[in-house]
Amino acid sequence: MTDCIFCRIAAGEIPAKVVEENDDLVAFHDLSPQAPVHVLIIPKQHLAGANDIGEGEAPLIGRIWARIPRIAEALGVRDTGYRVVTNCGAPAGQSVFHLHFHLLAGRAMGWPPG
Ligand code: DGP
Repeated sequence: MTDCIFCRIAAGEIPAKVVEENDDLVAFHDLSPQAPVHVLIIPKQHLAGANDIGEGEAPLIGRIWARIPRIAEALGVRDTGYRVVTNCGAPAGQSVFHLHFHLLAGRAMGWPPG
């Protein structure tokens, strides 16, 4: 989608601090970090959010999740704790309507999340 900022990052049209990229995903540092480590992991395929995940997307989502511990390892936080969050819908805090997983680490995390 040409008007989707994360599609444009995935296409290399908008610069980002990329941590990892493969055929399925791009992981890049969040522009507005909420923790010392805050990376976004997005599928290259446009899905508006978690509600767009169906059985057909299960292999893609599985491959993305299988990379997350490796991305955490590359960031040096694999064994020191991290949180992965997906906000689904504006009331839950979603502001970019392209599916993404926030990987947050480097500080103590409260629970329940706000
Ligand atoms: P959410 O609110 O859950 O939809 O998270 C969207 C995140 O995307 C938010 O933490 C800020 C980040 N973000 C928005 N625009 C850009 C951008 O152009 N570049 C980068 N690196 N991050 C962005």
